[in-house]
Amino acid sequence: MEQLVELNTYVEFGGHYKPPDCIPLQRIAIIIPFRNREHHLRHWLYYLHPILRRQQGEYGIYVIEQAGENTFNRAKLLNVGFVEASKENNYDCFIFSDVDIVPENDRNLYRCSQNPRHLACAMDKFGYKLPYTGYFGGVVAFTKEQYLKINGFSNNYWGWGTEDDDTYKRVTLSGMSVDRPDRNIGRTKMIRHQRDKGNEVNEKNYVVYNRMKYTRNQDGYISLKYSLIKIEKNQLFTKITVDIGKPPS
Ligand code: UDH
Ligand code: MN
Repeated sequence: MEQLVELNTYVEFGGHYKPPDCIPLQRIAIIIPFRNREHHLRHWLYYLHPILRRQQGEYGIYVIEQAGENTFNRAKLLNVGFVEASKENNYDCFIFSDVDIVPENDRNLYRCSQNPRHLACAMDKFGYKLPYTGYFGGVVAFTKEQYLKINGFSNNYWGWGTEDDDTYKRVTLSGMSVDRPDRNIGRTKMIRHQRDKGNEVNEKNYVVYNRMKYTRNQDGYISLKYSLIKIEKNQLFTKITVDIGKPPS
């Protein structure tokens, strides 16, 4: 981590950057759901800070850590990231990124566009193409308005799977479509890894998904509940640790 800091001296404390010679059109918060992936985070920071600087974005990095050993809830952590980053700065654009995904091409702009934008549309692990048409996982970008329009993400997906399909459906049911970069520009790499302990596939997530049409207006940004445990400012990122509870028994 010390070496990383030395390599990226342009980054301001807390993981912030602002281009010195232009006025950016978007203030960008990058939100990373996190638990026990320190080595992936170092890899991500190593690649992304230089890319984001070359893209001349104004950005802040927020690592949202789930405290404790309860089942992981990726989408709920993303909602927490939206709320906590917004408390710190008037961000216009929110990029929700897995900790283990890195773009291969600088032209894959980490920015928001007309519709919610899917930045990881050509991942190496899926042969550099979408695994299915409605795939919307890995890295996605929402303006504040787009995020609020879909009522954020569901808080009810505990464990691995289906929360990204829920998000896709929220987008289309809200009358928006999805923007994607060209397949060559959207190439991304995911670090190969095993499934984490505490994030096992949860069959109950399909039940949540099948009901989402009726529940999405009550479940999301509007119903988010969590407690803040700690805000830790590092040189290259801000880490926010939260208690988000546990799945219903
Ligand atoms: N995450 C954590 N900690 C966890 C679980 C998930 O930080 O314990 C975050 C992290 O940002 C990660 C994201 O949630 O990138 C998504 O989880 P994932 O990387 O496990 O999702 P993926 O779709 O899962 O990559 C693939 C599991 C592959 C198992 C293959 C076995 N052959
Ligand atoms: Mn992964």
